[in-house]
Amino acid sequence: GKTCNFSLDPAVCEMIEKAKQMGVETIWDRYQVMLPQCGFGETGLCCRHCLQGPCRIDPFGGEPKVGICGATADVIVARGLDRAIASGAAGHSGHARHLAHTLKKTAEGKAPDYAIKDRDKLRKVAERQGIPTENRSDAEIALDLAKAALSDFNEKEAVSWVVHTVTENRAKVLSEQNLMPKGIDYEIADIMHRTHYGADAEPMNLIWAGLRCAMADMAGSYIGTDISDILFGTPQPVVTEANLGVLKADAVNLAVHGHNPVLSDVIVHVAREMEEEAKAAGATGVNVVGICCTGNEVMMRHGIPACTYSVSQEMALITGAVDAVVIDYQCIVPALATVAECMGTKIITTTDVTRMPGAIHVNFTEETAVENAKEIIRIAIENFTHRKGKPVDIPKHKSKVVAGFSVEAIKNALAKLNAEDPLKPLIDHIAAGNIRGVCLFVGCNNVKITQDQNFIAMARQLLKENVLLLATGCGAGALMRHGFMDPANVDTFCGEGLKAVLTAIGEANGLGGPLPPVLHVGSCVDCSRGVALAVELANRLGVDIDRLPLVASAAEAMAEKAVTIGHYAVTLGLPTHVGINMPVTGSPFVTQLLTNKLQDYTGGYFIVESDPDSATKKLLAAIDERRASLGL
Ligand code: BF8
Ligand code: SF4
Repeated sequence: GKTCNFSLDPAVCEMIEKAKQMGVETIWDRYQVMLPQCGFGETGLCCRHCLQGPCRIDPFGGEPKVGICGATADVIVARGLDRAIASGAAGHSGHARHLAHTLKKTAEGKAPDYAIKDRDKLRKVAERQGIPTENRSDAEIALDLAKAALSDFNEKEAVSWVVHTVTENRAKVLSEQNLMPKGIDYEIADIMHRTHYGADAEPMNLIWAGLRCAMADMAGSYIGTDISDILFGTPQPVVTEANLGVLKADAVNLAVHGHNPVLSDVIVHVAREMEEEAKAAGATGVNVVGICCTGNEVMMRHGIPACTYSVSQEMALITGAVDAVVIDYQCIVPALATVAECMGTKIITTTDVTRMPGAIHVNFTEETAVENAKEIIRIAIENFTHRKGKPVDIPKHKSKVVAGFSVEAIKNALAKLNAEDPLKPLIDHIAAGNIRGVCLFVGCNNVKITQDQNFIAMARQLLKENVLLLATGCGAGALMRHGFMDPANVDTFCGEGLKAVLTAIGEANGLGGPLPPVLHVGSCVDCSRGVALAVELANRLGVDIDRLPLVASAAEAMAEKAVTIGHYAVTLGLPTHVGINMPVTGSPFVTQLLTNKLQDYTGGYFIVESDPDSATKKLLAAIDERRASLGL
C-alpha cells in the first residue's frame, strides 16, 4: 500500500486523502495550523500557576531569568512536569477506581450484569494483598479486595498495591528514598498543593513528589489490571485482526473507544445477543471493533478486532462505515464530534468525565449495564438503517494478530517447556543470549511523528538483535497493524536466537508454529503486566529490577498518562526511552536529574532520543550493560 508523510499505515493515508477531498479537517491539518509551536511551552518554561502570570523564562539565558514571583526555570519546569504526572495518575487511577466500585457492587449483589469471571485470579490477588481466602465465598473475598483497593486512594502509611507488587528490595529502596506513595489520591492532591503559588520551590523535591505520584499511578494501573481480569477474565492467546479493513460495509459497525472494560466488555456480550435485531434491520450482524485501549481490553479477552488507534481515530469515521462510536473516557479527541457530524456517525458518551456537544448521552451505570448496552447498540442499528446501501470507503488493509499475552498466559506457555519452573526456560534463553534482553513498547502515537515510524524502525532492529518485545496501548496497536503480531512474520522480523525461542514455545503449545514476533500484553494500564513479569523475573533471579536486561520505550509518546508511566518505569529501575521531547529541556537541572542522576537513586533513567536508530543503539547498550553486570 501507499504511505504518506503523515503515517506509515496505508489505510490511514487513504483516509487522509479522502478527508482532504471531502474538506474534512483532521489532526494533521490542525497541527499544520499550530506551527510554529511556542518555544516557551516546548521547553517547559511557561508558567500560569497564578493570576500574575503568565510568566516565561528566556531559554537562552537572557531576561527574564525568573518569573514574577521569583520562580526559576528549574522550579517552573519541575512544577509543570509534576502536574502532567498528576494528571496521568488521575486518569489511570480514575479508571481503576471505577473498576473497584464495579467489583464492590458485584460483591454486594448490586450489579447483576457483572460476575467474578476469574475466581483463581481473585484468590491469587487477594492472597498477594494479604486478604484471607480460606473458606470464604467469592463475594466475601471480592468485597474485601474492592475495599482494599479503594483504601489505597486515601492517605495511609504506604499504598498496598505498591508494597505487595514490587520486589522486596524495591519496596525498601522506595521507602528509604522517600518514593513510597502514601495514597493514590493523596499523591495527586499533594502535587496540586506543592505546585500552587508560593509552595514548593526546591526542584529536586518537586521531582521527587512527581516520582512518588508516578508510583501511585503504577498502583492504580495495577489495580485496574487485577480487577479487570477478575471481572472479565485473564487474557489468553486469541487470534484476530487489526486495521481499518476490519470494518464491514454491510454490518452495523459499532466502535468502542476509550479505556474501561466496565463498558466495552458488556457491549461485546450484548452485541452478540442482538445479532437478530441487526439482521432484521438489514445488516449482516453487529460488528464491534475497538479504538484505543478499550479496544485492547476486548481484543485481549474476546478477540474483538482493532479498528485503529490514537492519532488516526478520526480516520475510522472518514470511512463512512462507522455507525456509532461509544466512548467512556480518555484519548477521545474532541474533534471526533465534528467528523462524526460530517460522516453521519453517532457519538455516544457514557460517563460524566467525558461528554461532548452533539453526542447522545447514555448514563451508563453498573446497575443497569445490559439495559444501557442494548440502548447503545440500538442507536447503532438505527443509524445503520440510514447508511444501508450507501457507498463507503473501507481500506482493504488489515493484519492478522495473535494477542492476549497476560503474564499468566506467558507462564502457561512456558510451563509447556518446564512445568515446575516456568520462568527457567526464559531465564536460560536470556543467559544463553538467544534472548538478548526484553523491551516493553508503550504509549501513544503523536502527530509530531509520522505515525508508527519510530515503533516500526525500533521494533525491526530490536527483533533482529534478538530482543524479546512486549507491547501495550497504542504502541501495541502500531505494531499489530504492521504485522508484528502475526506469527507468520517471525522469519522476516526476528534474529535466529529469538526465532528459535518463539518457535520452541509455540510448538510446545501445539500452535504448529511460533509465537508472534511481538507479544501483546494489553492496554496502557496493563503496563502493570510488564511490571509483574519484571518482578517475577527479578525474584526468580534473586536480583532487583534495575539489574535485569529489561528496558521500556515510549517511542511516540503523547498523553500525560504516558509521561506518568515513563516516570514509574524509571522509579522501578528501568532505562526508559522517550522518542518525543518532554517539556523539561528548559531546565538543565531537571533534564540531568531525569536522564542521568536518577540512576544513583533508583537505577532507572530516561533516554530522550527522537532518532529511532540512535534510540535502538542506546537501548541495546543499556541491555548489554545490565547483562554484563549479571556476568552474562
Ligand atoms: O491509555 S497509548 S493515546 S489510548 S494514553 Fe491514549 Fe496513549 Fe493510546 Fe490508551 Ni495509553
Ligand atoms: Fe509567574 Fe510565579 Fe505566577 Fe508562575 S506562579 S505565573 S512564575 S508569578
